[in-house]
Amino acid sequence: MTDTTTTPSGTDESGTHASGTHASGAAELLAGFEATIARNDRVEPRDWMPEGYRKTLVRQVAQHAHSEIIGMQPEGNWIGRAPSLRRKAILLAKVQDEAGHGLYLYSACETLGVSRGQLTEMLIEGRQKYSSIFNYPTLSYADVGTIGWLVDGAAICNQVPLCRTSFGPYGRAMIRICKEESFHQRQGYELLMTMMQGTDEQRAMVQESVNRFWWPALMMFGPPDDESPNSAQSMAWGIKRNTNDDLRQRFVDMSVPQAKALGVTFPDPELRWNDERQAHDFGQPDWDEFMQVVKGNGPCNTQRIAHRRKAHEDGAWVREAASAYAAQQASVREEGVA
Ligand code: FAQ
Repeated sequence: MTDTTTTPSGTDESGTHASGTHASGAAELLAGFEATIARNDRVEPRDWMPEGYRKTLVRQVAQHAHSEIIGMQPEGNWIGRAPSLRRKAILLAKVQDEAGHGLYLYSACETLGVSRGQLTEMLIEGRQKYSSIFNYPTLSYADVGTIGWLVDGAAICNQVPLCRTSFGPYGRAMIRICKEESFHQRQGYELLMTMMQGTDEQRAMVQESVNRFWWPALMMFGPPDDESPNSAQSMAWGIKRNTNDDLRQRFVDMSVPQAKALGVTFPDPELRWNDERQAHDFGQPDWDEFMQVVKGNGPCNTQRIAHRRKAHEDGAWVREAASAYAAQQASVREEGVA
């Protein structure tokens, strides 16, 4: 889309919404935006965009970034207790990748006119969400494998279509993230396959872990379509490319043959192939539990946010030192120019 006259926040220079200036100009801007969406082109940060589009993106991209950063905690819990040097190196690299994903996503969000500092504040004050899945504990090393297989697997299912999302910086961040998530998923599957080829006790650990993570993994896709308040508008704007239920179905269909190859089962008595639909039928997660977790009442919500808050506070001196250094460098440059 070509550049127009507004700031990244969709407001004009006076700070009022562009639609409030000249009715015909506003209609033209909106028509330009809608034409970009209709052509499946990217909207870029300096393009005019409706305020609702910008707010929806800030909400989703921030939630996504927070999920990556909070998502470091359940696996990070096992770095000091990895069963071998090889597993420790792999896990360290994976958790570092997640920090990187968070940073790409915060950067994408900053192009919408909100700073990373503001986003972090909103997370630790409970004004923005992160994925429900990271409020469940990791109780055994098999959970590291299950998170890689099922949680990264669900993340890939959800995020591959987001590479085509209508907002340029988000889509471009997703391309690299998806490549790394694919690697994460494979390492999880390889870990579980190794355990399944081990002792009876190891096989039981894997099955127990899969039993605990299956339903929370299905919840990652969000509420059912008829209870998803944001889906219709997000699809119309090309922010989301598929509905929550479509992606959940895709994930179940993808996971069943993988479970079979691994030798584990999913804890769902209703799970079976439906020849007519050429897809699996499956049961519904406990949506009341989902709502409780999203509201902050899951098993680890308090712990996750307390940990994040402490890390943020402990890092204050680093941010102050970096800002002071940047200011000093800027004044040195200015003096050099003068
Ligand atoms: N958890 O109307 P919808 C990862 C909220 S990254 C918490 O359907 P929407 C990598 C939703 O925000 C995982 N809240 O909403 C990794 C909304 O509330 P709001 C993160 C949820 O946005 C792997 C309300 O419910 N991925 O795993 C959840 O259209 C391993 C109504 O819902 C993304 O963020 C939930 N599961 O669709 C890292 C992907 N579901 O905001 C470490 C991008 C829904 O109005 C280790 N996001 N809610 O107050 C999306 O695709 C969408 O935002 C959905 C939700 C599909 C998550």
